[in-house]
This record gives sequence, C-alpha cells and structure tokens, in this order.
Amino acid sequence: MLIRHPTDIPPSEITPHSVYLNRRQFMLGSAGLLLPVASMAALPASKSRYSTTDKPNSRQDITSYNNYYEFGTSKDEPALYAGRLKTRPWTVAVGGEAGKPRSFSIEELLKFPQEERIYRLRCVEGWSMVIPWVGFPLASLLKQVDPTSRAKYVAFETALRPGEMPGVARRVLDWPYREGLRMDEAMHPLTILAVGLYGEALPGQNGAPVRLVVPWKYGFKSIKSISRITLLEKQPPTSWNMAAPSEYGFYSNVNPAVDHPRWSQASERRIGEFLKRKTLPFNGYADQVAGLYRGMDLVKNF
Ligand SMILES: Nc1nc2c(c(=O)[nH]1)N[C@H]1C(S)=C(S)[C@@H](COP(=O)(O)O)O[C@H]1N2
Ligand SMILES: [Mo]
Repeated sequence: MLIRHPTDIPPSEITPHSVYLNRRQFMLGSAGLLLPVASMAALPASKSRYSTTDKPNSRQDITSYNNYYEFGTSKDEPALYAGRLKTRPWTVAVGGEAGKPRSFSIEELLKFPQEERIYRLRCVEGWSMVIPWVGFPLASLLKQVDPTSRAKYVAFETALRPGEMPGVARRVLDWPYREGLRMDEAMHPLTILAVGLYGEALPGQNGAPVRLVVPWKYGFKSIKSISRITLLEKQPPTSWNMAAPSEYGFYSNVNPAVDHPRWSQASERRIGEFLKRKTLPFNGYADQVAGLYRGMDLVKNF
C-alpha cells in the first residue's frame, strides 16, 4: 500500500492539529480562554516539513512567559500590557536597497500562504520553548521588493509607540528595538515572519501583528511587532549588541561551545521540564544552516 506523505496532501485538505485543539477548547469554553473575538479566528495554515517533532509547549506557557521589554522587563508584564499596542491599521515599510520598495498592510501579509512551523526557541538566558508558529518565509516578502545587488544585510525595527508601550519610558535599550540578519540568513527557508501561533492570530505579548522567527539563533534575534524592514549594504546596528557588545554579537547563533561571559550556554531548561537538556549547535538546525557559516570563526563571530 502506498502511504500518502504529508507533503503530498494539498494544504486545503489539512486542519492543523492546533486549530482542531483550539476549536475544541473554544467549545469547552474553559476559564482563561476568554480571548478577544478577533484572536479567536482560525488562521488557515498547511503543515511544514520544517517542523520539529519535539512536543510543543502549552499555549499558556507560550503566552505567559515572555520577553518584550517595550512592555516591561519581567516575564509576566508583556502578557499584562502588550494588549495596549494598537495592531490595526498596521503596515510594514520595506525599502532600502530594493528595486521596488513598498509597504505591506497586515491584511496583505496575511494573504501570503501560511504554514504551521513548530520551532524550538532558545533564549540567551538559558531557557527554551517549542512554539507552533503560523507564518511564511521572509524570502517570499523580500523577493517582492526586488533586492538590488548591493543588498547584503536586512535591518528590522519594532514600532515605537511610547503612549502604548509602558516599558519604553525606561531606557533599558536604545529604542526602537532593532535587529538584523545577513542576506543569506534572511533568505534561508527556515527564516519566517510569524503572524500567529497555535492556529490563531499572534497574541500581543508574542509580537502581534507580525514578528520575525529565526530558529537557529538566540531568541532576541526574533524581533516583535515589526514596522520597518530595510535592505542594506552594511551590517546594521542591533539593540542587544549596542547595549552590551561583549555579551551579544551580531550573529547570535545558538552555540553550546561559546559561553555568555556571565553564564554557560551548554545546557538549557525547556519551560515545563525539570531536568536540563543539552543545548544543540544551531539549536538543532545545524543540518540546514551550518553551511551558511563555513569558513567563519564562530567564536569570534558569536
Ligand atoms: N521588540 C522586541 N522583540 C523581542 C524582544 C523584545 O524585548 N522586544 N525580546 C526578544 C527575546 S530576548 C526573546 S527570547 C523572544 C521571546 O519571544 P516569545 O515571547 O514570543 O517567546 O522575543 C525577542 N523579540
Ligand atoms: Mo531571549
């Protein structure tokens, strides 16, 4: 008998497991699921061959233990305050070294074919989670603006809304939050823009309405609530590197062999687990991405 491989099944035939689960939870109407109506709408998404088989963290874990300093530096503050960010209307301006610079409305971003991508996320602080994102390759977006031959890097900026972001009153970082990738990293098929998780629109604390996810890099690369993307010839400044250059490099590849100056990166605690796990090179994505760094000294380029 021929077994149909998941990638042979057209996306239209698939109800993601997460969507099914959420529909079930919705029908059960359990406490703590009194979500705003807009976020209850299921986002259609096909399964991705890039998903890990690691067990996803619960929606509760993923939405209650966050880093989003614009809304406060403690783990519970983003869940309390990120709902203040007005995510409609929303546009992402894409320009710089581009033949066809343009803005994308969030409605246009939602029209890209969406995939469910279950990825590990490793925070530089020493914890990790497994998150079922809904998103699409960043490459699909960048191709639409026609990068010029001078485009060697991509810079990202989070929206800066002091009136809606209580955390930016404190200068913990030089706002707006900024991140960057090399062009080949940005175009890599594992690099996505996420618009949802667990089959629904992205909660505010996870970076609504659109955030970057680069699963082989420390979590701080995965910039939230993006308002601007700029193609550049030169390597752009990035927030954590500006704040503490000896602790956070531009590359930020997950690397158990390169310790943070103040702690080891050799192991991590998966949220919800008791025993620590060994941290894997490139967060377990080495087969797909190690080639991007062939010939580079990854101790120097940390
Ligand atoms: N704009 C912005 N993006 C951000 C951060 C932030 O403080 N501000 N924190 C980063 C860090 S340190 C991590 S670990 C991830 C956490 O993403 P999650 O809360 O969705 O798991 O978001 C990253 N993106
Ligand atoms: Mo992080």
